[in-house]
Amino acid sequence: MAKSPPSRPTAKSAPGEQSAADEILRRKAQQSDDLAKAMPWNDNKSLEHGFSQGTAPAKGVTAQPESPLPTGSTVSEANTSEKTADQAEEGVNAAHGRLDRVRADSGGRHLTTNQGVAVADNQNSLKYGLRGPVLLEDFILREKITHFDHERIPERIVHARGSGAHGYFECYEPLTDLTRAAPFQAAGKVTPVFVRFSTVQGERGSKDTARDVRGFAVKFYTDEGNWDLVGNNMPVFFIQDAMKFPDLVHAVKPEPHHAMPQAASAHDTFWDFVSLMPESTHMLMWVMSDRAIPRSYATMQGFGVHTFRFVNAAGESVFVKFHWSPKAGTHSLVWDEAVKISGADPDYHRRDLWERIEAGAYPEYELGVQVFTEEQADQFSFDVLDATKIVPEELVPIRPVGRMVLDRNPDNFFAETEQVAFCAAHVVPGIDFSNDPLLAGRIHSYVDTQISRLGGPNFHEIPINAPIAPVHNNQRDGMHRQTINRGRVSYEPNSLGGGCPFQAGAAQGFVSVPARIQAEEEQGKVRAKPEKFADHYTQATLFYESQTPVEQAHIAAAFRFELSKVTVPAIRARMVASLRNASEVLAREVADGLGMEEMPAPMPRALAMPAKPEVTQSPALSLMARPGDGTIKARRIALLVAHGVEGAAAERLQATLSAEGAVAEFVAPRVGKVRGADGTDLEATASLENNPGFLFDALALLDGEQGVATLAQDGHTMEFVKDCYRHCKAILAVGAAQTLLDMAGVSTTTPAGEPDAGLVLADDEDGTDAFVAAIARHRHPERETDPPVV
Ligand code: HDE
Repeated sequence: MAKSPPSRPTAKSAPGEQSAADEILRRKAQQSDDLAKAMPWNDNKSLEHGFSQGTAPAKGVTAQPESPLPTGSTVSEANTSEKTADQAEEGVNAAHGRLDRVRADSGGRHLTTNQGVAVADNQNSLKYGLRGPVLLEDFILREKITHFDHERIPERIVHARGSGAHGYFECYEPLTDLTRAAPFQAAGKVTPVFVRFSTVQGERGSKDTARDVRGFAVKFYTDEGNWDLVGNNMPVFFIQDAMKFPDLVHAVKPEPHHAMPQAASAHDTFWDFVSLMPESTHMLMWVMSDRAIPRSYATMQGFGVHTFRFVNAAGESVFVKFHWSPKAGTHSLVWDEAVKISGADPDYHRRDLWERIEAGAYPEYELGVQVFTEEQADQFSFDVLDATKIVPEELVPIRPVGRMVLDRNPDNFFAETEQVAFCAAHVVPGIDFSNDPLLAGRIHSYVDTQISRLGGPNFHEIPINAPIAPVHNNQRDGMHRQTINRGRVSYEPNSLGGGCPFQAGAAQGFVSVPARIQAEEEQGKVRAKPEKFADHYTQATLFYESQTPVEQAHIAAAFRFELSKVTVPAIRARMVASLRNASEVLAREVADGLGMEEMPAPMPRALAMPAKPEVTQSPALSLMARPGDGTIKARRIALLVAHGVEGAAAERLQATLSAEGAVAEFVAPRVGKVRGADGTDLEATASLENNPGFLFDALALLDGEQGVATLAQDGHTMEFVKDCYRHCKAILAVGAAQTLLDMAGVSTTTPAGEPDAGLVLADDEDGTDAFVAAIARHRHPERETDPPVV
């Protein structure tokens, strides 16, 4: 009987028999020896010494193997299966690169276990008899439950609450004179990015609208490796040295004995700490300003905070500060609104980001750089290594260099937004660090934290973290390793791998700027700060003085609110004493707000005679300086309706607002159909109950006697109108609907007796244009009083 040929190669048939396999082994040995001979010595060894070599390392030496044989792990790699597939292609590491290789779609597929075994029944555990005990043998149940038991990973120690999106960065013009960093090499060059916005102090499930700093972390997947610009929405920080970071975070997080309050700095330990750390005063001004309660991630700025370096191909370097500016303008909430939103929609910012992108209203930001030399920096009245200082725009203008568009939501929150690992140490050739001591601590901290958060040293292989640029090194093993490295070489120098992977050398590789510290007396190990770091108040004053009166009033109110929650009077007094050094006016207002009869003496300053500042006003520091593109795109507008509304007019208003890019929704006492007086059916997608007024950017009250009468009987309507009015939003009231304003006690003039530009009263549809213009102004703070009259 004829035997069918084996489908797979078999082992040698008899001992001693010369087989094809022996021949391959012989060739592998021969070629390995030839490869080793090609490197009789380490040609680069002599280049490892001396300062000038250190700044221009040579490229590694390599030799080309005669065939893939000598560098392979095994000669059996030609025996392929559906699982193993072929040998690694030369120079390929498939664990990096595009995400589609790991995206999963179950369309048309049956359920399987994690081993790929089809699951016949996903409803019942395996039991001994219908009413009998469940069997330990049920590997399907146990696999499912075990995986579920381990679904959570530790949350981030800070910035636990966040939301992310994919997008791209596009360069305006080549910056080759300044930097060799890949994203800036050509006009129109596009680099993919993943961005994560976050709050700092709250836990993963905490509310979005807490008064807090927002993280603004951008991962650029450049073709020369990943560059992470891990910034915030404020350009300064609380502390100057990484040594104080754990103290700051312990002070602001929920107090350890009872774990309260959640996502709030308004408590004793935070104010105890910062009032003893006067360098935080500048940052406190930002955090007490409306910057800490942004309307949307799409309407806040971002900053790299630290001074970095740009380095060009010739190795020349300049200092650089990074600024992101939202195209939609900088817009914030007001405090009363933020508090209410946190109850009605804790996911307010997450939802907004998601919906903008789903609707095609892509958040867009312009990247600007402030570039200055080391010599210029030496002349500044402040130290550029101090993260509690800005470089005023009046001193060094911001140069726009590109734009970032966020145009794709993640497929899976956990796999992408939760597992993304940003790291201040991730820089690419062309970007380098300054000696900012806060930055130095960050360069260490981020890799370290991912090791426990993401379960080991291979977190860079998680698809969202893997660079697009190829990864080849001799790092091996560790928890959850994905890469299957071909060959036996995992060291350098080597000759058995043809010298590969070889060191890139200065032409391609990352070379640190050999920044020299000139002053002899400053050299030597020391635990101290430069003297200019001791000026704790000049820029706090600059910030406060650069705000509009409304913004100043909000800062005072925020200090009042936060300190009123402090239970220890001495801490309140200490903070007011410190504020006196920044602004007597502000300190007085806060003290009054806290019922302090006597002002405490100003806190003694660490530096009696700070250097004279270059500027005492910087209008760019006001939120009002960036009104945006003047459109009403992505604004949420409530059109309040009830049965008997003038339906056709309501529909026309909705169409006009939608055409302007706004999201105009019919809000009624109940969701569903609303019958207009003229027979038009409207579809209410929101109700007074599930979408209160503070969730909208503007309000339209529509004509129709019967509709207005119905709304007037619903207590929610009054709250709706009052909130929109109190939060200074544009309000349109047409015809009969104007009675709703009267009922809510809304005045048609501002407290100063001027007409209220945010209040559009119309008899018919003529008010639409004025309403659109009023929405474009975002807020109408002229009507604001403290306390509110409505
Ligand atoms: Fe962070 N910071 N940080 N930080 N930080 C983290 O890293 C740290 C600082 C910032 O969306 C952690 O992956 C130290 C300044 C953002 O995933 C941790 C110091 C700025 C994010 C960490 C600072 C930031 C983080 C927690 C003082 C603005 C969220 C989880 C030396 C420039 C990134 C993690 C994301 C996250 C350490 C100060 C921004 C623990 C030690 C200043 C936006 O590594």
